[in-house]
Amino acid sequence: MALSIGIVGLPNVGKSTLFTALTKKGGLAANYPFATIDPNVGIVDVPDARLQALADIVHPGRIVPATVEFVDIAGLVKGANEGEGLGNQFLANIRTTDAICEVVRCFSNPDVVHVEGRVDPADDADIIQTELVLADLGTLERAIPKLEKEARRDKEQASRLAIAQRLQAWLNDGHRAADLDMTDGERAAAHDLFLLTMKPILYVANVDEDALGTELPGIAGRKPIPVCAKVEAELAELDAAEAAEYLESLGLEQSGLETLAQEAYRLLGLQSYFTAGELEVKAWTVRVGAKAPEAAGVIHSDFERGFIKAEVASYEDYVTLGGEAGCKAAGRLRIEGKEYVVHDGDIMHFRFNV
Ligand SMILES: Nc1nc2c(ncn2[C@@H]2O[C@H](COP(=O)(O)OP(=O)(O)OP(=O)(O)O)[C@@H](O)[C@H]2O)c(=O)[nH]1
Ligand SMILES: [Mg+2]
Repeated sequence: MALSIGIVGLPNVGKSTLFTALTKKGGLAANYPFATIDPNVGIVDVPDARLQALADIVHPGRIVPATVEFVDIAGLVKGANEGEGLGNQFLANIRTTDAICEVVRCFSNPDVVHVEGRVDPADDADIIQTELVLADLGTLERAIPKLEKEARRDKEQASRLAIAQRLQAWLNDGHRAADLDMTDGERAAAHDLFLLTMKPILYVANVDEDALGTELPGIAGRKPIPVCAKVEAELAELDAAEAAEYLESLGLEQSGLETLAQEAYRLLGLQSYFTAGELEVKAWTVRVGAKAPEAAGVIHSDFERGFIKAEVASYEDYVTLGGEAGCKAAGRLRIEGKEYVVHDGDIMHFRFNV
């Protein structure tokens, strides 16, 4: 299951431009089964230079990167929660995403109309936060009567009702649900409510080309990721060599989209491990802190259920020692058990029995 991210923002801030660039760039991802069913959902490869380095050693039939799903919705405007504009009806499309990416306009081009008639990223972020909070209050208003009914029948539901009510008061003060002080149990109950402001949020500042690489002021206490959607759209049209040249001419090491994918991983506490064989070199997504059986379960639940052990090499060893044989010869191919905590970049091979 690909990690999914919903894109929100005011109208005309560059969401669709960014989305189109993202999905064009994901060349390999085009053969993902659901990529074209919904034009507003795009599956994008998570760029990772380590995959190619591994492929240079293993010469696999194919390279399979991890993927992220992006969902583009129409712009939200003030009053969206009351049905103003188009955006509100699309909010449901991002209710089940893992995170939210908010695009804020920083580019100046006066030909592109700003709904509020001025470029002010912090104020734009306030407007969106208000709309998301109001949408969540609507969700709670519908959920609470049901929870009340259930709580009368079932004592266990009482704690779920209590957290919903606490959240309602907190959101009424204009806060994001995720910022409420909650126990782990309460947090889990809150997740079941699918509140938009419960999701981790990333800010993308859509800046002018010449502002790329400059320090940006924080938005709602977070550091925005600077991206120029226009440049990304151009980059998406180029082949790899041309794109690298263009990036260099802009004084950049990687595209904004690559930074975005990496930041999303970091925000969500995710990392990659690899499997490398003749058939394919593949990146798998797993939580930071996950142990070997959980990592195995990402491939197949049987791998987790019947986990015996894992053969593991670090990425650095694998590349410097020239692959599995080299690691083995140097005594750097480890046999790890159930308690092994997976590291980012580990090359893993699982032994299991079901
Ligand atoms: N100068 C400049 N123009 C941009 C940039 N990004 C987007 N635009 C322009 O802004 C306009 C709106 O871009 P969209 O990507 O359609 O914006 P959106 O956020 O999807 O808008 P809605 O779907 O209406 O909410 C288009 O004319 C884009 O060409 C940018 O980085 N720089
Ligand atoms: Mg759009």
